[in-house]
Amino acid sequence: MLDGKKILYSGMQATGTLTLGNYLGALKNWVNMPDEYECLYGVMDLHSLTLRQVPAEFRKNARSLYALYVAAGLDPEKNCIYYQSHVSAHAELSWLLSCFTYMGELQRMTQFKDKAAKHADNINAGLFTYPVLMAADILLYQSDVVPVGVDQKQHLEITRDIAQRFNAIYGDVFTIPEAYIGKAGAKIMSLQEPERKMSKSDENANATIYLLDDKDTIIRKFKRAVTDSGSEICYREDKPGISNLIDIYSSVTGCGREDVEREFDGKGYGEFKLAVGEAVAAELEPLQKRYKELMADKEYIDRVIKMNDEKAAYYAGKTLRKVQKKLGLTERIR
Ligand code: ATP
Ligand code: LTN
Repeated sequence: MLDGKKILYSGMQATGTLTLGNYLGALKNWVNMPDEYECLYGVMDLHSLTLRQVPAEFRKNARSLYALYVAAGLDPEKNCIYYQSHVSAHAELSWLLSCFTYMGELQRMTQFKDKAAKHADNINAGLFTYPVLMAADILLYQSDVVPVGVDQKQHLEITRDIAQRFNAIYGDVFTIPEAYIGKAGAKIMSLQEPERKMSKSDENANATIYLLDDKDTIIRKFKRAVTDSGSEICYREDKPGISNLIDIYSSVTGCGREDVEREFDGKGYGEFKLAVGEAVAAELEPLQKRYKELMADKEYIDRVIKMNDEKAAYYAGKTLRKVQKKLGLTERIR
């Protein structure tokens, strides 16, 4: 609780350009969360280092992510939007929590297994302890709710386990967070391989809609989207391609799946794909416009970054000191 309000916490890695999956699975839900929460959103740049980054590009991506949060509708004067690496308590708590996390637990994480398989040449210890840093992010702010896509559910579970384990020994130090997974858009699939999630690191650009793609590109990608045999627009497990498009359309327009099926009853795939493309392009247009304005306004972005870094460091410092004290680390002499 902060000023009597529940705390909401989330973030994304500052790697690459955001996709429609990130937007519908996470960002859009953040913007639409009710006012009853005190919200913090991190640009998770420390997590990005689990993959090798090109420094200049990385710096640009992190800034771009910050601007996208704001362009999507998160007001940085009302929400604490900050850089993870600017608050050293994240790395410090992460170490402390790693002493309360078991190797076996981390070995079970599917994201670790997936990424290790994908990057066999760089299976670094950071990739393995990634969930511990994520637990530190969440627990530092005594977060109540964490809105994420369904792929992050397992990381929320380990966060809860670590927090409960710590609390069982030292008393009520951490709030136990709940995952919040939106109904529509929880898992947007690739446009080319609809059995796999849409991912910013996909090598095939046609599989992914990037938030900064222009209208023509968006429509072209949807036209080329892989669909299933048959011609009916209906949501079915054996029709992953068309089901994904229904999910996207439903998530953008706010209509339920059945309404979408009804709207396109008797119409062909071609017509439906075009409608999905147009709806997505229309949804992203204001965000793209605002993004351009923000990226040009260096002073404003710098000011809000500084203000929010300080705010985040203040809250995080409080929890970190409490944890250090509970553990019996010697207090500094002031
Ligand atoms: P990568 O593909 O490089 O692993 P990512 O696209 O999964 O990265 P993250 O920064 O790991 O991006 O995730 C940011 C947020 O977006 C998380 O809440 C995650 O659950 C959500 N998300 C990512 N991809 C999708 C998707 N295809 N559908 C729904 N939500 C998604
Ligand atoms: N692992 C998350 C990004 C992330 C995060 C967090 C999300 C890092 N720390 C804390 C919520 C809360 C992902 O989306 N891949």
